[in-house]
Amino acid sequence: MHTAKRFVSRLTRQTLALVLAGGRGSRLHDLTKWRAKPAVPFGGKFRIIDFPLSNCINSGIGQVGVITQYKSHSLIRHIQRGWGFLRGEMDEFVELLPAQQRIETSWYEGTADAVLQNLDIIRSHHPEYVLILAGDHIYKMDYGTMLAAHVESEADITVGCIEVPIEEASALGVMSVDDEYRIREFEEKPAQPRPMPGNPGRALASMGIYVFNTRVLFEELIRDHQLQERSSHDFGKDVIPSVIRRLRVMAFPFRDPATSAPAYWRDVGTVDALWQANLELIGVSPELNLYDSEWPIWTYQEQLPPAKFVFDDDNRRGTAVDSMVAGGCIVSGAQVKHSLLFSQVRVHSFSEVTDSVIFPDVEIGRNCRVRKALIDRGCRLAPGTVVGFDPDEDRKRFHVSSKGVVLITPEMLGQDYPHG
Ligand code: ADQ
Ligand code: ADP
Repeated sequence: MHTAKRFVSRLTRQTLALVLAGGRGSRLHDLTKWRAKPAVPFGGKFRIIDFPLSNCINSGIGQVGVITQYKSHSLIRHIQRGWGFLRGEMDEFVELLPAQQRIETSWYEGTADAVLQNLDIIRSHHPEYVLILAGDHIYKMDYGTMLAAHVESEADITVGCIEVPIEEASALGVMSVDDEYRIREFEEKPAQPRPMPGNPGRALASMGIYVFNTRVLFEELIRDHQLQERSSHDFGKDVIPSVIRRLRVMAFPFRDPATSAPAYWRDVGTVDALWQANLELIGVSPELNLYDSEWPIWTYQEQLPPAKFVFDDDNRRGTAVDSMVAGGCIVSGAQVKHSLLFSQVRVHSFSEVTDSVIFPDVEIGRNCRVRKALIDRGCRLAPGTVVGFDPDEDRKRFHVSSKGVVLITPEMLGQDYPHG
């Protein structure tokens, strides 16, 4: 298989990617009350799903299905608006695969069932390999190298993996591998995760991404389906643990191509993690560089005017320092510090916004003081609102996370969500 690496583009062309985008992400509290986790805004102008989708396109994988289920309205709208630029005549597409009850009357059960229900669609594209991805992680990864490793090692299945601190491992699938990185044990969300040999502080965790030879995928999904209620029809819980003794299942460690160090990979599944990962982007040299023209993150964006910083009537400056500010924002006579403003945010005079992540279309009235907040799309803060200084006060109206981030949604303010 010495040819594999030289012809990565052939492998990516023969691959169909399926992005699982149906999960609820309930640890994000009210942010996922009305939208699926992959549709949650991230990084000033993106949504989480833009990262795996951009990885596909940048890796040369042009055939992508997005499997949706839970609260998929804003996700579907985003994909239809933003991801329709691929060329159908070149056999490239991002296709939405909503729960259609194709096989049985239930909606998708686990992740394996979600893929099983789309078997006939997969078959119609004749892929050699199927790459299964989660729609809810932030990372930049060339899937071509994983496909090449899969083919070169003559694997039936390859699981993307990353080293994590052992304290985080019980939320993930944890594996042990042998010298050639063949997976020998796999335990989904173990109470006592097994550390890596010689490294008691770290575990080797599954990223929840898998390359399957298409034939193997079909056989295993049908086998799992036949188990009926003896399986929860989930890749991590059922399919992967059941195949490691029968099949050649390899681990592919996700490393930074430049440094070979474990690469940036974040599950922004909690209010704290989402707030922190957004604010980290502001740093001078953040681990995740959004200004990397070699790996652009694609998205849907409205045509917006530039951000604007203006004096107010009393000649007070509108400023933003140590911050990122997206298009369409106006900061007038207000001070924004160490914050991330998404598109079309308005901050009015005499207000101060610090250490905060403000989603699109938010209006912050005059004389507000906002600290350590995560404010959902469309919120309008009345003049004089103070947030982030007194947790007991904040808890009366808002959600305060374990690390003290104040989450505010339109509903908590008694306001309607913006439609469209
Ligand atoms: P979990 O984090 O528990 O574990 P899971 O809830 O299975 O992940 O969701 C995986 C992906 O599928 C997510 O993107 C989610 O949105 C989506 N999804 C979930 N149910 C779905 C459904 N019915 N239809 C469509 N999409 C659905 C998995 C693995 C672990 C691994 C972690 C890494 O099982 O082994 O360590 O991912 O985060
Ligand atoms: P996003 O910011 O991700 O696009 P939206 O604000 O559009 O999310 O919300 C997703 C969908 O849910 C929209 O159609 C929105 O109008 C709807 N929605 C949000 N909150 C409510 C609510 N309280 N009642 C009914 N529909 C709602």
